[in-house]
Amino acid sequence: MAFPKGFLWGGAVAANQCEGAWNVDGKGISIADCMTAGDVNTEREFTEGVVKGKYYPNHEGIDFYHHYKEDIQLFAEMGFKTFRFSVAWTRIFPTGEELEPNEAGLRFYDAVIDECLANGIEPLVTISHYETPYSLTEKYNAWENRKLVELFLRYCQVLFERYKDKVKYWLTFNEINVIMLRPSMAGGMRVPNDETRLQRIYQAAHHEFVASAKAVKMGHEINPDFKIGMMFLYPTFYGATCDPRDQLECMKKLDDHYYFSDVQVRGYYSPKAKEFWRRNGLQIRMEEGDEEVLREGKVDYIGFSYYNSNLASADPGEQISGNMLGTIKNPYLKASEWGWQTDPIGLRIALNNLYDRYQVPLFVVENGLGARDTVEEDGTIRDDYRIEYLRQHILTMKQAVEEDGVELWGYTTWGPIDLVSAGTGEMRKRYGFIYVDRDDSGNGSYRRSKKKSFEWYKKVIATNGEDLT
Ligand code: BGP
Repeated sequence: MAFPKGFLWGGAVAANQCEGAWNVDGKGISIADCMTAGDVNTEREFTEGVVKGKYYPNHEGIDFYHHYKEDIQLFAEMGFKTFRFSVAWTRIFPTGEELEPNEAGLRFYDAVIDECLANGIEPLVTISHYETPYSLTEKYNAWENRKLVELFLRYCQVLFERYKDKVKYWLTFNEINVIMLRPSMAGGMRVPNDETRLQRIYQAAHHEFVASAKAVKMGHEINPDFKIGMMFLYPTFYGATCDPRDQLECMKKLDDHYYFSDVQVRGYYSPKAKEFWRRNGLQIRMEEGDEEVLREGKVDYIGFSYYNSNLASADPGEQISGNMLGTIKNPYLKASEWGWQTDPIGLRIALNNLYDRYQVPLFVVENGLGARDTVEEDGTIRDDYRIEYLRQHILTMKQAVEEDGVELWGYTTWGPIDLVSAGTGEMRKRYGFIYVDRDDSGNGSYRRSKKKSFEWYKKVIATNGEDLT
C-alpha cells in the first residue's frame, strides 16, 4: 500500500469562485466581487467597486450558497475524506472592520461544516483565498497597510473559536507567493508599475507573514490539535538547456518562491532574502517583536498547488502561459487549451524538493485540468482527458510517497465541481467531476450532473489510490 491509511482524498474550492450570493445575508463586497470576466487572452479588470453594467461572474458563481447540501452529498458519494473550502471574510466581517461578526454569515459556515461532518468529511479551511474585503482596499490599499494584521486576526479568532471542535485543518493564505505576481488578487492592493512596486509588494508580504504567524500561534492556543499550514503555488522549474547560465536562472526563479515558504516554515528570513532586499533597495519596515512572532508562528505543514511546470532561461524567447506565471515552451510537454504545460513528473519533483528542503508534512491542496467539456446528446460527459491528467499526477505522487519517502497528508483536486476560473473568470474552463449548467454569460440552470471522472475518482478513493485504471 503506497498511500498511508487515513490519507485525505478530496477536492478544493474557494468561496468567491463557487458560492455566489455575493450580497446576501449581510455579506460585504470582496475584491473578487470587483473582478470582471476575462478570457485566455484578456486579463480580468479590477474595477473601483462594483460598476453598473459590467459582468462579474463571481457574483453568482455556481450558487454553492444554496446548493451546498446537494454538492457535499455528491462529494460524499465519491468517498471524499476531506473538503477544502474557504470562508469569505466579507460574510463574517462585511467591511473587515466591524467589531462583531455577522451571525448570518457564520451560520452558513456552521451548516457547511456540519454537512461535511455528517458525511464523514474532514473540513479543510482556507482563511483567506483571494477575497479580501473591498473596503480594506479602498481605505488602506489592503495588505500594504499593517492595519490588516489586526483585522485579519480578529477574523481568525472568530473562526478558531467557533470551529475549535469541528475543524482541525487550516490554511492561512492561499498561494501567498502570488502576491508578487498578482498583488491585486493575493493582496487586495493596487500597485503602480513604478519604482515603488517591489517595496509595496514585499512590505505587504511581510504583513501577511506576521498575520499568518500570529494566527498560527493563536490557533494553537485555542486548540493545540489544530494543524495550521501555509499554502503556496509551487512552480517546478527546469533550466531550458544544460547551459549553466540556464541552470543558474532556474535556481534564481525557484528562490523567488522559496522566499515565502522559508519564512513561513523556518520562521525567519534567509540571508538570501535579505540580500534580495539590499540589491533592490527595499526597506522592510518591521515592528519590535516581529522576528520573534515569525519564529513562534511556524506552520505545521505545507499545502501547495501544482498544475504545470516552467522553464527558466538566461535568454528567454517567446512566452506562453501557465498558472499565474508566464513561461517558455517545453518541447517535451503538451499544453492544455489554456496553454498550461502538463507535467506529472514535475509534481514528484515538487514533492521531493519541498520535503528535502523542509521535512514537514506536505499536502497537495490543488491539482487538476481546466478543460472545455462537451455534454453529449444523451447527457453524458466523457472527460477522459481529465481522468488521464489526474491518473498521471496521482501516479507520480504515489512514487514520491512510496519510493522517495515523502510525508504526504492528502490530495485535494482543484474544483471537484465546476466553478468560476480565478485567472480568467470563465465558466467554460472546467475542472469538476460534477458538471454545472452555467455559461460564460451567466446563463444556465445550475443543474449538477456527474461526469465520467466522477465514478473514476470514486474508485481511486475507495482503493486508496491503488486502482487508477
Ligand atoms: C489557483 C488558485 C485557485 C484556482 C486555480 C486554477 O491559482 O488558487 O483559486 O482557480 O489556480 O486556476 P484558474 O481558475 O485560473 O484556472
